[in-house]
Amino acid sequence: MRLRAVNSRESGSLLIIVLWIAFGLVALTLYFAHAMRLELRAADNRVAAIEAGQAIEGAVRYVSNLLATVAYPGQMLSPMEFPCEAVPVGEAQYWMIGRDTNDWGINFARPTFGLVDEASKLNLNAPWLTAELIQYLPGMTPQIAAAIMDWRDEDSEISTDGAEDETYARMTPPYKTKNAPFESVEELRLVAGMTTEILYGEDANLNGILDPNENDADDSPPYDNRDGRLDPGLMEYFTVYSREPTVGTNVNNPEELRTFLEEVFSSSRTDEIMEQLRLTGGTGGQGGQGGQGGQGGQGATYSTVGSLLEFYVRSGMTVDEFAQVAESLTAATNNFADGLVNVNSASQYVLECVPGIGLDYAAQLVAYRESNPLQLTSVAWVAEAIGDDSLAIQAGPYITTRSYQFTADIAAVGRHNRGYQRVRFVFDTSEDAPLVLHRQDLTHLGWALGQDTRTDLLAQTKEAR
Ligand SMILES: [Ca+2]
Ligand SMILES: [Ca+2]
Ligand SMILES: [Ca+2]
Ligand SMILES: [Ca+2]
Repeated sequence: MRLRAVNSRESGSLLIIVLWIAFGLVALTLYFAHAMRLELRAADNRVAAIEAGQAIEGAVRYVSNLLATVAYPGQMLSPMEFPCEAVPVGEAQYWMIGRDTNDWGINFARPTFGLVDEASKLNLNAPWLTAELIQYLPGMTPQIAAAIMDWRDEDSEISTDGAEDETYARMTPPYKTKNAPFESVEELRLVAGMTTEILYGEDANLNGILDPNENDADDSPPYDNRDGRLDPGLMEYFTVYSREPTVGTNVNNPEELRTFLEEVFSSSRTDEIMEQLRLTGGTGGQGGQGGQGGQGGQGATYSTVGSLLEFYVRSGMTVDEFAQVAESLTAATNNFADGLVNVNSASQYVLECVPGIGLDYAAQLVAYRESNPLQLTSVAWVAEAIGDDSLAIQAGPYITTRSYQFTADIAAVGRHNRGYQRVRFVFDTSEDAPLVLHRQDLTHLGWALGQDTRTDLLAQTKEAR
């Protein structure tokens, strides 16, 4: 009996020990299972990010290929011509974040998708751009406008309100004026008086739409005025990339022009056009302005035409006639024209900076092109929209309807809609094959596809479960 009692006590403690060990093993298993699950999830996120990155690489090759084969030279691919929203690549999908320059600053929960036309912006290096022209841009001050000009001009003379080495010597740490062209728009951060608020405005994630944190005052950065409209920074209006090749028959060579026109029109119509150009020779007045004019007269009866728009106005052609020949003509003397503004894609604020258009006509132009989308095949529509020949001639040397540089701002998610990545590329098509001029990772700016896309993706993920 005694022996049995000892045995049962011993086996009792044994049982407790076994139970403890079993409990420990279970706890250990649970712990590792949890750790494994976290590890797996992290690995899954990493895989998703890699997939998103690969989708972006695929998208950029795709765009490059489209620009080389499908796009008409000087024309931007319209979002209708290629997929740019939630495009599947394996388990990943990508979007190209564009801009709606007709309808700017409204509270959208979803960005515009497509390429961004660099010629829709003002080229910081354009020789014709002056402090006076850009001082009315939203957020701009006369001081910053003048400092931008001093930053890029070669001399060290301080312009009115401007800044040269003396100003930058007082900065901590001190630095010098560049006195050379801008290489990027971000370089504006170095210009005297510039702040990140002025440069980036309310659009902290640079997607062209008003995100919740961009319309909640200072509840969350950035500071904004909570007015339900996006007030973007100066970044939005500038580029350093716009440049177009000038090809075709030069309208300032009367013999070549006549030969060319006779290939398109009857010889009597050609005579009329040539005569009209001769008669209007004295009234142009603006020929030789800007970077495109200045060519010597090629015959006493034919004064220099400063731009294609001036040619249109002076030739007496109809809009349709001009559209037939505009692509094959040029008024330029150099092989490339830098910093022309594309009137088909520029926003009202950019158009306001163009001489001859200005604050008076910019809104009118935006309204005209929205209601006359079929008229935009040549620059002639600007003369029609302004309704004043001398102002149109004034604007002529600075505007175009062609674009050769485009931004593809590509955001992507990988499997399970995770691993968000975003990279911005700038393409140049002004020489033979499309070139990537610039590549910038913007993933750190956070989600840029808007609330609607997030909702769509959440619904997708739920459905998949
Ligand atoms: Ca300077
Ligand atoms: Ca935004
Ligand atoms: Ca805010
Ligand atoms: Ca606002």
